[in-house]
Amino acid sequence: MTLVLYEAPLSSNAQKVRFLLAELDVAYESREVAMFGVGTRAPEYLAINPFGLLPTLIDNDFVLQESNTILRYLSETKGGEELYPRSPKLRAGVDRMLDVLGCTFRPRLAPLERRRFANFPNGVRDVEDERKIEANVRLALDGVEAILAPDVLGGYATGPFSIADCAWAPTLRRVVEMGMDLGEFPKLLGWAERLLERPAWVRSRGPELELRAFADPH
Ligand SMILES: N[C@@H](CCC(=O)N[C@@H](CS)C(=O)NCC(=O)O)C(=O)O
Repeated sequence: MTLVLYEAPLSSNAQKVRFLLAELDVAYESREVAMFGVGTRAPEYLAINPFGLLPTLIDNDFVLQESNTILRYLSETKGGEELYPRSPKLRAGVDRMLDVLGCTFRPRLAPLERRRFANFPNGVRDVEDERKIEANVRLALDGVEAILAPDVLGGYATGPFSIADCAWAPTLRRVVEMGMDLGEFPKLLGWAERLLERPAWVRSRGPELELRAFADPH
């Protein structure tokens, strides 16, 4: 086995890589690393991921961190070239969706995830006002709705299925699991439904997070 993925079943950043590997039908060895253990990583793991984060990919002797970088690398090297188009404008569209996810959407969603999902440590303590946090997420969803390709172009983030869809699937799944009303985001809703039904996603996605038993302890 030449391809190894250090990951965890619940890690959204690992899930996106598993999704792409399943789409490309590429065999790999999965090595599980504990979630929420970033301060306690073994020196052997820090040697391949100095940030102590997941996932890490090893392709023969090539070591790569950062999930979106891993998606780009895999698409270029394992037969997924059409999932990361070469034409500058099409590629920019895919990169934009990757950046919106990592730089804008994930930071806004994170406090709500800590709040809603029992799997996240210190969920309640560091969150003050759930309505404010949800409103902030909804603002970001407005933005995503505005830049999503119209359905007629292919039904995915930028039209045809791409690595941007692999990246977004784990996050969209969490948004759906949280039970947020997505009625005012029709493009996003259609996209999420289509994406989360893809056989490669269903095969590779791993377990769901667990919702906390309470809605608002304040
Ligand atoms: N920018 C990094 C973020 C990686 C990241 O934050 N991974 C999470 C899991 S999804 C993690 O390792 N958290 C720390 C931990 O579980 O201890 C990437 O995209 O790979």
